[in-house]
Amino acid sequence: MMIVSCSSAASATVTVLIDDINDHVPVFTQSVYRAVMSESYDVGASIVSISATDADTGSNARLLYSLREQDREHFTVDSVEATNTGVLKVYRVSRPSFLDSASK
Ligand SMILES: [Ca+2]
Repeated sequence: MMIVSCSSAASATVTVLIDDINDHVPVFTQSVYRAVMSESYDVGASIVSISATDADTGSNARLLYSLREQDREHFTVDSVEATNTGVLKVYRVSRPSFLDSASK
């Protein structure tokens, strides 16, 4: 609360509402995540989970994972809001054509 006084002896009461600010950065459980994937992984297969915590509250603590555009050709990432986890998954599989003909 802030009280403002003027020279004419009038006064007013002003209520200032301060919203929570996003003043904490996410802290990841590991500095580097490594994953090994098999060529047998199919579309939708989970490759690795990434987790972080954030000391803020509410929407300022919510984490949304995304990939750079150049990484979206073969991978996608799902954000799991309840656990602030990102799950990297196979989005598209490109196999050499000789593998398809060998399996026939
Ligand atoms: Ca935050």
